[in-house]
Amino acid sequence: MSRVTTCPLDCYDACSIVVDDEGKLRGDKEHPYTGGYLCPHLNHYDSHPRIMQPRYKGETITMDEAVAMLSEKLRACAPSSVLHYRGSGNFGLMQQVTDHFFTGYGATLTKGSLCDGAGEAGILEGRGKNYALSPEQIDKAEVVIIWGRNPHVTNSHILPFLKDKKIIVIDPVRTRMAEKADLFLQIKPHGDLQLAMMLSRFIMIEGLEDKEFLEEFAEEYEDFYELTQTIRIKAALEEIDLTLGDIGNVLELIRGKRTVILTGVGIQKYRDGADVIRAIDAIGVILGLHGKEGCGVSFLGSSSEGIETPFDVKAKRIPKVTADFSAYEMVFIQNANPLNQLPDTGRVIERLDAVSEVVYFGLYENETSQRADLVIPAKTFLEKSDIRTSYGHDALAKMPKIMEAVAGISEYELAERLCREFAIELRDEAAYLEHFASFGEERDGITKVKGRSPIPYEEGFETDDDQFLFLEEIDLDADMENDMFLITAKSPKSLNSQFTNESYVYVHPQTGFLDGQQLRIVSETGSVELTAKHDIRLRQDCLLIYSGTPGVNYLTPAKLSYEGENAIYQENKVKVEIC
Ligand SMILES: Nc1nc2c(c(=O)[nH]1)N[C@H]1C(S)=C(S)[C@@H](COP(=O)(O)OP(=O)(O)OC[C@H]3O[C@@H](n4cnc5c(=O)[nH]c(N)nc54)[C@H](O)[C@@H]3O)O[C@H]1N2
Ligand SMILES: Nc1nc2c(c(=O)[nH]1)N[C@H]1C(S)=C(S)[C@@H](COP(=O)(O)OP(=O)(O)OC[C@H]3O[C@@H](n4cnc5c(=O)[nH]c(N)nc54)[C@H](O)[C@@H]3O)O[C@H]1N2
Ligand code: SF4
Ligand SMILES: [Mo]
Repeated sequence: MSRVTTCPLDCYDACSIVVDDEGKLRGDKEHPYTGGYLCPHLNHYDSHPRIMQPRYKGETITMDEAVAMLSEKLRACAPSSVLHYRGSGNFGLMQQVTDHFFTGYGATLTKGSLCDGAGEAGILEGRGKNYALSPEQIDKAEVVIIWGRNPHVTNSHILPFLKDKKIIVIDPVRTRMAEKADLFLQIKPHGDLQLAMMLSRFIMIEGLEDKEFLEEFAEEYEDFYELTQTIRIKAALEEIDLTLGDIGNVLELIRGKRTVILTGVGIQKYRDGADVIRAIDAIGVILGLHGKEGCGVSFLGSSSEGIETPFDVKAKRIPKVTADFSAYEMVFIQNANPLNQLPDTGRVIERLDAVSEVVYFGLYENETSQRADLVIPAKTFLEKSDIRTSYGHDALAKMPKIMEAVAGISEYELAERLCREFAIELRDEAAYLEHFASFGEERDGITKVKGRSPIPYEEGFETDDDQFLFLEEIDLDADMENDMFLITAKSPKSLNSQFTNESYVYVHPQTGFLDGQQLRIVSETGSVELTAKHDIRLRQDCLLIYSGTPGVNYLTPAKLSYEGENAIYQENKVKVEIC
């Protein structure tokens, strides 16, 4: 008997998985997106040692002792001095059940994002809601522009849907997709806002705009055209290291074609990330791509769009990115590794050191588990029941329990025991799973979230008056000249900090740094020492340090994007010193 479940990881694809009789995980050939293969993370899922036993200050304890101790410590704290910090190592909706407990208890929760918050804010301002294009729609395109997204690494199940299309890649790194592309613009990092504005301007100069669409859904387009004229073309092209020919080549490829723009998180790891995405979105609007078959602009979609939470989550919240842990007596960290993934690691260490009880509830040992006082192991996704959505498509996918646990406690079990202890009402696990499942409907051979149109924005935008709202002003104050750019993108070997992390900084050989040399990378926030590795895919003015690399976030600032309360991992420029 084989059983079907879904990958729990924070990834566009949310692959369907068949577990065979030997317990081996395989891709689900029946699933329209998965195509019968998984990625290395899931192919080697059980080769990563997990935490087997709870412990307190280094001493192994039983799970009953751990839960009793947690209750006791929660009783001893003022609820307002407890912070519940939850990440996205497992993307299941039942992860939220602990938010319900902590809200009832009176703790502080977090808001904002380390991931796509800036871009999402930009999309919401323009369109009202943030829907992703489904693989079926992308499949119908003739031209796909891949702008700051790296599908071979982060979104490999989209690749079959990109076959036989003209591909344009805009990325400072020559990714695998860039190598195969019909056109590759190796843009200077953070040059995207200027490029997007120039593309919109030339689209209108060449008369390629969809006037009818604009009159109906984006009336203010003439004002926006004026805004695009504030960019000084020659200077801007020089600054972002592109030519007028590059712009002409893009226009030639998209002229009259069903075009999809796929954007990722790469372009919005800056203070003005919302504006960058909104400017790219405007290109789609001017070309009239929204609401049409095989056309559109797609960022990471709002994964919970159309799903109401059954949990009580109306708590006091502070932004994740700037969380001051030292203001709390207890910090309960679940499904996350803030000592690796939050910006400004030096600050995070200092603030977390001042907390008397750090609790870590997770699967793997990492920087955060090593610092924690109380460590509580979680069950894996195979050992508990859950359900998930995705930011890459509309599936609502079940994750039923497949096997008995060999260690750990599930989020529901832990919340249930705490709720009982503190007399907070909690329904049966099955009732919550059914609640989430009730937002699904059968479409295209799988369960998808109800109410999401196969062609997003077919009936117009979701703003108050159905109109797209263009950017009204732009601020070009990025430092494009001094020091080097830090690119911190996703690694093929890790899922953020889960699985295999390396300790390399990638540099172009012509920077003069030697392969294997120890380098100290310094930003205004901090520094990290890493081994140099040559990489001809990079521009000479860029360093690449993958997300999850221990120490990378010593370099990144604990500051919020202007909109969306997001981290800005690529805002700081860096200098290199030889150790
Ligand atoms: N293997 C693997 N897969 C993952 C993850 C992982 O860690 N590993 N993480 C998952 C998560 S949490 C997320 S959010 C997604 C994100 O997946 P993606 O959206 O693909 O994100 P990134 O890899 O951060 O960046 C994408 C691309 O943006 C480029 N880029 C960087 N700066 C700029 C810029 O200024 N302009 C332009 N045009 N491009 C730029 C990078 O070079 C990179 O090629 O991936 C998910 N999938
Ligand atoms: N420099 C840099 N930093 C980044 C990024 C970047 O691109 N560059 N990317 C950012 C992005 S996009 C994101 S999404 C964040 C991610 O940041 P986090 O959400 O902190 O993600 P991870 O580092 O992957 O940590 C996930 C942890 O979840 C635990 N876990 C896994 N499954 C379960 C489970 O079922 N239950 C419980 N209780 N725990 C579980 C594992 O132990 C793992 O250590 O990082 C951000 N940080
Ligand atoms: S591609 Fe993404 S969803 Fe699919 S198995 Fe790998 S991590 Fe999971
Ligand atoms: Mo993310």
